[in-house]
Amino acid sequence: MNHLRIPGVLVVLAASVAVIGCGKKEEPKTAAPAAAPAAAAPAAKPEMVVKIGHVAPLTGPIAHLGKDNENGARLAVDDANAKKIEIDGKVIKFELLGEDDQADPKTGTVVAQKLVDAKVAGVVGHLNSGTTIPASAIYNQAGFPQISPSATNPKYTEQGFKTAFRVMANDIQQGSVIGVYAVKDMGAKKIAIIDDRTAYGQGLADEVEKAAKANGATIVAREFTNDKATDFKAILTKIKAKNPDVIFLGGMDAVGGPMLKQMKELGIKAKFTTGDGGCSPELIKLAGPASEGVICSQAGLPVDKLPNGQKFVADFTKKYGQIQIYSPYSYDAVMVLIDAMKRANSVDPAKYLPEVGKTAYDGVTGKIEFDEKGDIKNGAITVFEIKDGKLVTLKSEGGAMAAAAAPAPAAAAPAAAPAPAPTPEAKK
Ligand code: ABU
Repeated sequence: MNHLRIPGVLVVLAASVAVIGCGKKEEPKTAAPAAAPAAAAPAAKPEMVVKIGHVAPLTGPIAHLGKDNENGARLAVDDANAKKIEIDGKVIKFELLGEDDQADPKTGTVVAQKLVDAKVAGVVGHLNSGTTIPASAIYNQAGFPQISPSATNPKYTEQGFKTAFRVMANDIQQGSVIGVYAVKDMGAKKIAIIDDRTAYGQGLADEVEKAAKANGATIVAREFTNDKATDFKAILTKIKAKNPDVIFLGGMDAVGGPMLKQMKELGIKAKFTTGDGGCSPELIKLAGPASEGVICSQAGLPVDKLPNGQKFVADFTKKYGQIQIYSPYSYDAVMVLIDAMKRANSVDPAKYLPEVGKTAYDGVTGKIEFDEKGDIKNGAITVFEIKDGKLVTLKSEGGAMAAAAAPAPAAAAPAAAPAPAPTPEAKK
């Protein structure tokens, strides 16, 4: 078997039909007319290897989330390969190149360049906004698409890069929903805010602060920590003295888990709320009973309630165990890249990149279409409460399928008067 390298791809030339550089087909040579019956067998199509990069922290405090993301992407690659997808006359074998950026912005740029050098056709990642944003300039320079399944800081898609996409709602939407929820639904008048000084944590905390103030709440404390910290007693003690109704954390589950335990140890009675980075089964595992009653949000719809989501949940959990947060989004991000390649009939980034922007894909996370910046159109936010050690959906706002994903009205409620599911119009 011969191998031919072209940017982003590796073509494996099958013995029966070879595709040569100029695109002409070289017919197989037959030994003699007598061999005709064997020669009538359908010619095998040439195979082409297409590399897709994936980046997330695979080590450090949120390695569990990075592995979740990578497993979602890997499942998508496996599912796509099982379909033996043909593009431009070749059977495509997708290969996932997984990199660990340790949630560190500098490492993020180093591994981004590594993927450029490896001639990937596109990248799914990074997980963190703080790594996604600096890496996006490198991918933009290389001219291939990047789809983040989890970075929610709005700046990522505000840089004017034609290569930057995200398959979930951003923190302007998320911050607004949480801020309003804290005031209107949780009844908070006094709110304390902590962030982890990452692009995500600080950015989301700023949006929550804006929305909470706009709805009449007072921010009684604004403290910060970092994304590697595990001892929060000093800032929690300061916050306790301000007697807030609600504490909001802009940070990940690895920070939220021990913070909740320490709140309990210090006798803090305030309700705790956080965004998507802390809205995970891992938070429940880390905090134990101290996680009961936590209100958190995710930047999408509850996947297990969506038509395509249920198969994903079954397949993923069978292969990799419990879903953390973003694996359905990394699955969809890979599928969006492949869908664009199919529509362009090309795996060449220069040819298929424009098709990514025209995506209209029914994914496991819902309908995926992008606006002119590369943000998902009609992004949804879902609010959860941790009850009996589980994330229970309270409500979803926005999203083409929010109504379908909304929790069923309680059995005891009058049949004629179920609460209407929130619609995109209802979103503040
Ligand atoms: N979206 C929360 C976690 C990832 C990030 O944006 O940093």
